[in-house]
Amino acid sequence: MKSVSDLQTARYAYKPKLPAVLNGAVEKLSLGFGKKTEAVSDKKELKELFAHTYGKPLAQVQKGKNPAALNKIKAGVILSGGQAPGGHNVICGLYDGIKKGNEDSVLLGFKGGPSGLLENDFIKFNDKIIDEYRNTGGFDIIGSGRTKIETPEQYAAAAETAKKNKLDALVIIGGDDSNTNAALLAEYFETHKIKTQVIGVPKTIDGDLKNALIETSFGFDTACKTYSELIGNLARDANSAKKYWHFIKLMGRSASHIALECALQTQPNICLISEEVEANKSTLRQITDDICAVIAKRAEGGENFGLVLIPEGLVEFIPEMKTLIAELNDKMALKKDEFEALHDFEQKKAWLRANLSPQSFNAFDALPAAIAAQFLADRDPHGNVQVSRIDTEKLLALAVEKRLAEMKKAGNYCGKFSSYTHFFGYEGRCAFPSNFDADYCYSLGFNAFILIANGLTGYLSSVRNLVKPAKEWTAGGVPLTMMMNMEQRHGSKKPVIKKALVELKGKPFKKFASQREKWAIKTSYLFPGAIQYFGPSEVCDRPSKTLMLEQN
Ligand code: FBP
Repeated sequence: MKSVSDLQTARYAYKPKLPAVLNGAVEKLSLGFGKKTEAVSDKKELKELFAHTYGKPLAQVQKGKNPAALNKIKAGVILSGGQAPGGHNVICGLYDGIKKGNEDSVLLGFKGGPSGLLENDFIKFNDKIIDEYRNTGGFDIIGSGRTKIETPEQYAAAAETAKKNKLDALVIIGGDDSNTNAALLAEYFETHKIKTQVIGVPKTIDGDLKNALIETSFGFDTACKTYSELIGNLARDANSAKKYWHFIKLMGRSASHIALECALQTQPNICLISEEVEANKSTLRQITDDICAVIAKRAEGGENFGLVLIPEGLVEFIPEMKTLIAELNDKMALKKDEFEALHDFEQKKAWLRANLSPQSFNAFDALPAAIAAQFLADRDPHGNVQVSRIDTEKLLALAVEKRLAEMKKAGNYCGKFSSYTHFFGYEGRCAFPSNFDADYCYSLGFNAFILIANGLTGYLSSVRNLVKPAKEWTAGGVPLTMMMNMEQRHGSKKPVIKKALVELKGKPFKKFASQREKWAIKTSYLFPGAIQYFGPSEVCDRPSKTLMLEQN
């Protein structure tokens, strides 16, 4: 083997593990089908909206003849939404599958997310390009974007690109919103008799695109391992100097899967779980008081340091903040022109006083001005507030500091409190995919080709049995409409893929809840260290704790 001097070069040569069921001649891989499926809720509306693609059956890859896999095809691929480690390997697996079927088949990569499709802006992949990106992090092979395909003009532009390039298939690699795009496009193409099949691939570090048939979204494993390494490092620093409390916000737009997984990996003093905050209807004041109680208790033992993990989406789950954000989203969408004409913060505040309910305005007014302004920042193209831009970690550290001062004044012992705030998000989204993500993504991409070769449209590529060695993984397709419901977006009801939030009755949360009181007071940190790519399988190929607890 050629000697290699760095990880980047060494990773190009890594051969992702493919499940046994996807190995062998592609013309000998067919699909078996289960029963017709139903949407998670709002069945009637969804059936009407997806007249051609609603209710398709589950598909499972199995041995059987499929000579169509050898046909020459032309497919396109899009990376959509936030980066997640392994996206390049999905494209590599798809490319290798397509080429295995027919050396003359072509794969186009639409640049910059869905907008590349609308603008017919693409590159044609070849071996040289693909080989430079094998097993690497990032989405830079073609770039990503968050354009939502929603207007009639956008659908017409997508159809035009599909027809112009004679695309047999389009693979959309994305999260819940991007796969909602995939479902809508599949339906549109079927309605307009456009031959392009649409297949989605479950991506998002947030881990919230999952269900009984999608065990995890790719990128979650690597991102959590990266953040856990950093949290472990901070824990050791805190335990060495014994003088700082670290408030660490962790990415994950809505769900707290990342925070929970990192807590299981590192055993911090406190980890807030948004879904629990919502279930308990905990106010900002109650959350602050709970943190202060732990700080004061640890101070009694001379431990004036600690770690608090905060899920990125927390503010949307605190009841008074949730109502505030919902009102803001609606009002800012419905009175867009009026709101955009306002220039300074004071003008905006006056407008909010007139447009929000009194309790929401009060919640807004009680926030530090710099943080309140972040609540008014531009929404993403799907109408969501960009929670990664709200400094929740600072909000909590400030609130805790203020409250501790009040407690001291009232004669309580609280020790010394000095804090640092951190936000771990972008640091983990483009890391070199762990072996798990490298293997999983390659398999998802390869499997997407098998679904295409078997004529499917409106399906999500699904690889399962993931806690077992890769050769035992199974593969198939899950109908996109099966994961949908109707939700309020931009001021009206829209079909969307339902996000999977942390289940308070689920095994990962229960495991955390059974330990957290001990971790709060007694320093119990774990130090997972950096992701290992070469070495014993039990160290290098281990999936996330969440997956192991959920699937075992
Ligand atoms: P996806 O759902 O598209 O995978 O993106 C998730 C995410 O990484 C969130 O965790 C975060 O809130 C958001 O993207 C940040 O978005 P942006 O990259 O546009 O700043």
